[in-house]
Amino acid sequence: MSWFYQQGPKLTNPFTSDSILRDLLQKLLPADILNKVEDDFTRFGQRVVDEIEQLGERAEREEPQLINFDVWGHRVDKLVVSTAWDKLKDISAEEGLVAIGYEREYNEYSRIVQFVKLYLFTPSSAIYTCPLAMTDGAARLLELYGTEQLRKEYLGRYIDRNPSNFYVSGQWMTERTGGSDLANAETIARMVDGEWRLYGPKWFTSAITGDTAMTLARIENENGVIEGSRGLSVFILDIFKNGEPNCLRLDRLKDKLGTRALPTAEIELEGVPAKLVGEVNKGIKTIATMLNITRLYNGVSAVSYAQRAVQLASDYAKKREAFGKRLIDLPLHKEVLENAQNIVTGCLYLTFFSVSLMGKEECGVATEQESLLFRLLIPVTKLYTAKMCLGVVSEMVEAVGGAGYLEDSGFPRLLRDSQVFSIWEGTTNVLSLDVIRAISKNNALKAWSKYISQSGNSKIKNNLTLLLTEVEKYPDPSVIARRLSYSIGRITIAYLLDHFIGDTNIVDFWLSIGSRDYL
Ligand code: MFK
Repeated sequence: MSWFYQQGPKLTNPFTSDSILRDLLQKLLPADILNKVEDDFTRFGQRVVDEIEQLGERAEREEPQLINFDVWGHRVDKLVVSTAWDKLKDISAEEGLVAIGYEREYNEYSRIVQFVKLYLFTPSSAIYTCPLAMTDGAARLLELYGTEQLRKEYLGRYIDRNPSNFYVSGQWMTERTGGSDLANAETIARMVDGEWRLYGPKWFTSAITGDTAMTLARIENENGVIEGSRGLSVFILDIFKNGEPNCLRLDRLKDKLGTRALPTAEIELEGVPAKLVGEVNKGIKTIATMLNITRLYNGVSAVSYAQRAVQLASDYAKKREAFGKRLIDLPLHKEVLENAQNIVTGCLYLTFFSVSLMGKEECGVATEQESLLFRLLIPVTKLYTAKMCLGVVSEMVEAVGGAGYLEDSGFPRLLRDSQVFSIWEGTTNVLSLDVIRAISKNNALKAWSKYISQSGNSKIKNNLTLLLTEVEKYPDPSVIARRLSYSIGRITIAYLLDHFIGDTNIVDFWLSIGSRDYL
């Protein structure tokens, strides 16, 4: 007798099988550039299926370990990571996952090309994208604020395609005193024999296997230190020297809900040599450059996870039968999948529109309006994609039923990891307050409303008017920061979909999910 066995969902080339992504690229990239990069996207998409997916799975299985003491009781603080994790670093270099953004071969379109590869890579990469995000941010920081010496020493390494030369950077800000409010950070920078040395605790150091880190510290002089966030400066340091922790102690690895292949540590700096980056006491403003880049990485990662979940759940729905039909032919199931795909599509357009603005800004071709839009849409993209995509991934777990709840289906990891996107790099509330910062300091709402008001769609215009009327009621808009940010995200998406796709169904879908603005 032969019993029934279900066929599971199958990962297919995430570039060639994603018609929404390919359609978006036709809108955002000039034809000659798209022609040049398409083959590479197809090849890389296949590499994701044939190699990267297995490496990511192995890195997740072989979790990082920290060995603090050797058999004789000596403190060794030795990190052991999977060889798959190391290989993901090599692949990141070879594929130019950071480099493409800095080689600028495609001028202002280079960031789009780079972020497409990150989008294809992320859900299979055991979130190696996190170290890449911080490395990219560090590269930009040095490009803007580094001395010639610092650029020579480090910048080339961050964007090197040769795996043996490629450096990865961390971004250490969070201390026991807080990760959102950095004003009480305790780390001290002391001048010792003509060089800066850093002392103090760092509570969440992601990618501790990196080569360097950008960190915040409070400069100490004969009068002591300046308290508050205006007393912090940015420093760069080497994490290891001759293979050993460089004047720092690795106390513990974090036992996280998700992103478990990514080693995140609690450490103490014990006089690690460091170099100042940017102006003294302008640390928050300086490191904001890095944050703005990592926040867009967060956006593209959130969307890529949601897209992966939708792709797998949709494939499953074509293979699984219930009540005499394939799941895809059951109206309610079909509607859930279509709604999920609509959400991913909208978030994809929002993210890549922001990425296109980043490319223009960095190449000096953004108009004043585009610069203001970019400033506003960074936090909006980060907070909105994180929230919407987490909902999608959760829904896709349900769409696969009991099997989606089982570890070896891969869905639980997608869900666990997705929870981080609304937390790291600033929570939804902190990002909403950054939206208010952009509005009150940079007048970005005016630039944004002017942009949206170009729409020929009367429903989008009505939504814009309602939002502006609502904002006027509040002398201090920070009290409505969260729903204002959600509304900006939703209306921007409706505008982009109307402008680029022109399909009223998906535009109406986005305009009709307004109730989520109040979650
Ligand atoms: C796959 C993706 C991977 C992602 C990588 C994950 C790695 C995770 C490791 C981590 O590091 S997690 C830590 C996450 N922590 C944060 O993201 C910090 C969240 N908190 C904030 O963002 C707060 O808003 C902030 C610390 C900035 C508040 O500090 P302040 O000093 O109270 O802010 P203030 O006084 O408003 O701003 C100081 C200056 O910076 C101002 O400039 P001015 O000096 O000219 O007035 C601000 O305009 C400027 N600024 C702040 N945020 C900015 C910014 N400028 C541009 N863009 C921004 N976003």
